[in-house]
Amino acid sequence: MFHKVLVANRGEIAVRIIRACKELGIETVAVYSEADKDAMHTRLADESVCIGPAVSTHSYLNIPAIMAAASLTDAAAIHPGYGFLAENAEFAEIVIESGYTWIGPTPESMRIMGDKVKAKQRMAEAGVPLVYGSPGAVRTVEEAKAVAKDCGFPLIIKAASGGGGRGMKIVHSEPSLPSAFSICQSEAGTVFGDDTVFIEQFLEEPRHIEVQVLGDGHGNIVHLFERECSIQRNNQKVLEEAPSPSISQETREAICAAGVAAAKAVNYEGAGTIEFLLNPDQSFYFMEMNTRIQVEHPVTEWITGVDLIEWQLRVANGEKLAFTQKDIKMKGHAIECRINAEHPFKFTPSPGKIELYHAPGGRSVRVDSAVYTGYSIPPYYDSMIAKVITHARDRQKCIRRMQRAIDELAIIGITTNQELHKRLLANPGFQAADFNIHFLERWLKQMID
Ligand code: MV4
Repeated sequence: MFHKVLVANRGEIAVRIIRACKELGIETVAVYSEADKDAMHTRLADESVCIGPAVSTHSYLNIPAIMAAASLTDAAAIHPGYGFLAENAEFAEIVIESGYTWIGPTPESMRIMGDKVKAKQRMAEAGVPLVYGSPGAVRTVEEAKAVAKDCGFPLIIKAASGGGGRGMKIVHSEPSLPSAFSICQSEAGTVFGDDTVFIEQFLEEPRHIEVQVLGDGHGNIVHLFERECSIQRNNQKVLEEAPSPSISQETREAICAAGVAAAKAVNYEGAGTIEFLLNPDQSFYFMEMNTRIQVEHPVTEWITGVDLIEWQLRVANGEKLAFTQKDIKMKGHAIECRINAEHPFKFTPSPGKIELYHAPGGRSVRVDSAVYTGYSIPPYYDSMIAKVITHARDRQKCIRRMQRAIDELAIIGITTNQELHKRLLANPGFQAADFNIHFLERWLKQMID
């Protein structure tokens, strides 16, 4: 195993990775910005290197500074976490070419999946179900009109270099198509440096279901079942669970098999996630693949017993998976609530000093966080400050346990979305698992009236 890993991230995921390294006897290097001198990841790592000022473009996104830190500390491998440089194929290539191990998929897999048009073409070849739409890029308004004739309205225009809900435009009828197309295309050019767009039928009431996969670079790829991620707002997930309460066993087998087929089509190595949209009739379609560890990985860890960060490290080190698909069993139900430093209903950020932090505990409660009493949340980064994860034999017991855990959580000094979670967990529609990707926004809207 590597003697030393550099963690190119901050917050709870940096702490999660440092903890996994410690358990494997790997030394750790944290990199931190000037705003993160007192951050938990800076303190928990064996060594810490300041890589620049608070603004992330000058620190956590500063490739030369991160490479210098790796050289200075003689790290053997780099783990990117999520966000920041995690899905930057060029960074992965620099890491590898500089002689370090990249703890992630090959730059080649990252490039294909990072280009949504290329990804869809590869998925089509692999027999993964796709939403009806343009066979590839759409270059002109005339072409867009022809595609619209074929797939009808509403439709959605997406940037090939977008993803995670960025660079998309929904079009409800013919008259608004030309301007929507031109705007989407030019915005894609300015935001992503690539004006390639494509068109799909717009699914109106889907659920968001994603499949966790793990590949070892020796030809072994397994799935670790699915997560239900429909409870979101502005493309930001608020609560996730595993397994999905909304699919039949038959659909589960089909969607997980599609996830494995998708990963195999790019010879995937490491931990990855295939996002699908699920229609009310249980038909499902590939959306995109996230070539990184995700925020919500703990719910999968809990229902399968597999330590995903440990396996990211092991497969990056060249080890084979020690289990096959039939060894992976699903046990019970897990839910994750994302605790954000923001107003619970207005969603305005609330940085500042945490006067008191008390994490919940007790049976089957896990808290992944990087805050502590006396810590000041800097205003420069993501507002997520903790993840509360619970596990139980079934969904109802898991919800009850989460209600108990959220009640126990105490954060004083800043505003958090704790109250949103309390109301959500008590909502009959949530409890009955009667929801789709629009549930949270519709519920918030009618709460204001
Ligand atoms: C869609 C869609 C409806 N129809 N594509 C948003 C994130 C990105 N992964 C894909 N997204 C969507 N693609 C078609 N053809 C609706 C969304 C979408 C969405 C998907 C999952 C979770 C939240 C969402 C919020 C808005 C839009």
